[in-house]
Amino acid sequence: MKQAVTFLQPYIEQQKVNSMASAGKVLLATVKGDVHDIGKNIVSVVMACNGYEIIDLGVMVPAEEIVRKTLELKPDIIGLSGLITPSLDEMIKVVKLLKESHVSVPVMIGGATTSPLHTALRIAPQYDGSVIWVKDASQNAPLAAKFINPVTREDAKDSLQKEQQDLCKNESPAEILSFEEAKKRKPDLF
Ligand code: B12
Repeated sequence: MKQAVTFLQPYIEQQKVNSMASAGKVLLATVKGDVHDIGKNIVSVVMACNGYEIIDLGVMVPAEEIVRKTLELKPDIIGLSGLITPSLDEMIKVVKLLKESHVSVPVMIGGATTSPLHTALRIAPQYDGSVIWVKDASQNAPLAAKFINPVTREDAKDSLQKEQQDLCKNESPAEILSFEEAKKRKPDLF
């Protein structure tokens, strides 16, 4: 895949020069502690092929580095990838730090352990901008366009907010049992 992209890149770049406009600047990173990058790389390729300018910070990227690069390069949208459970907390750390730095550009969240519910319940409330969970690479480019384009961005923001509020409403708090009650309910395996 990477070899194919290396081959295609000059043609894509030439096309960009010809059309004179980038669809937007995307900063991508797999968060600190996580080495998985196959999904992120697919996202990067798909977005590049859709005319986005990609800044790929690679894997195991500390939150501080993501914030530093965001302030320096001013992307239109940020994409965070995570495939192991600890990455979920790391993503919360990233958006908190971005907020502290007065950044509110939309953030896309993706990777196998991420979910729309975790994004709505845990990540989005820690940030001032939109936090969008993206299922797979086929959805990134049109979604990013909606959140970057000034004509569609407010509607996109409102419907995401409503979607996330509904998700959180339907989530009932976990039932906490006493130890005695839990023992009584043990499954009969044999
Ligand atoms: C390949 C793989 C590896 C490779 C990674 C190679 C690489 N260069 O990426 C290697 C062997 C290195 C590896 C290591 C480990 N792995 Co691993 N790995 C996998 C595996 C089998 C496939 C992941 C993958 O590439 N999928 C294919 C891609 C295309 O899918 P994807 O990443 O989900 O991406 C798509 C979408 O999610 C989305 N997307 C992804 N990122 C982004 C980002 C944005 C911005 C957006 C919008 C969308 C988006 O778009 C993508 C394309 O459609 C998964 C199992 C699985 N079924 O997911 C386990 C898995 C992720 N690994 C796991 C584990 C535990 C580990 C290790 C901790 C194992 C160990 N004990 O050492 C280490 C990780 C060490 C670390 N610190 O990170 C667990 C995680 C469990 C958990 N919940 O924590 C999994 C789920 C396996 C399992 N069932 O136990 N792993």
